[in-house]
Amino acid sequence: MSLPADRLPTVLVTGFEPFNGAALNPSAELVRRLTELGHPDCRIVGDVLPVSFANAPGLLAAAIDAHHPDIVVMLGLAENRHAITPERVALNLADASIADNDGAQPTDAPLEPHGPAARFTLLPVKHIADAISQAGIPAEVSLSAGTYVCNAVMYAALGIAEQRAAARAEVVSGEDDVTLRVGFIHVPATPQLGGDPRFTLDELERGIRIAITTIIDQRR
Ligand code: PCA
Repeated sequence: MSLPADRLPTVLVTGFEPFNGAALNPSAELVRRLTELGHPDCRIVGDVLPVSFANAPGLLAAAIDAHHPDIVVMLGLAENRHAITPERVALNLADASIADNDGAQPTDAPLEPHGPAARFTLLPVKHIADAISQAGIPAEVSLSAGTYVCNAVMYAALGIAEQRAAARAEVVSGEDDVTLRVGFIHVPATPQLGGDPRFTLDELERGIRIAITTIIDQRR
């Protein structure tokens, strides 16, 4: 089912505040650029989340409630990667090698004691990685969003999408496509953070714009 032709999809793009003593987080810069400049294929709304196991999942849920997005693309920094990496899986596990910005450092803990072991992305990650690669920017599907705050937020957001899908199954749906498409993309460190000189903010922005176009094209 597709959206009515007169309505552009709403895409919620989220990033994170800096963490681990860094001066900036490129994911937050990307949210700022995308919300300021917009995207021709959609209405973009943005939010920057705290690097907090306790608060980030709830704030993400509040942003979904506030903006009624059709698509949620969460962004975060994965410093040691050398590609833009759409995530396939979020694990029901918090295991932090560094404290979050509240000083919390959970180890070996489930995110949701009664939740499933893992939740799978609702975004076309292979298509996204292929489209970004074809534009000359390194990209590959990642099999794990890690066990830190990004994974926790991805797991929570996919839980919300699951609940919506279950609720929808009990309601006769109208013309609108009420499916919430949710996923997470990690970006590598930019040159300012000592990363690969190819990964300027301009290039990461170009890659994330391609990702958004790919997701929208998939649902037409
Ligand atoms: N990256 C961290 C948390 C915030 C961010 O940008 C992560 O990969 O979990």
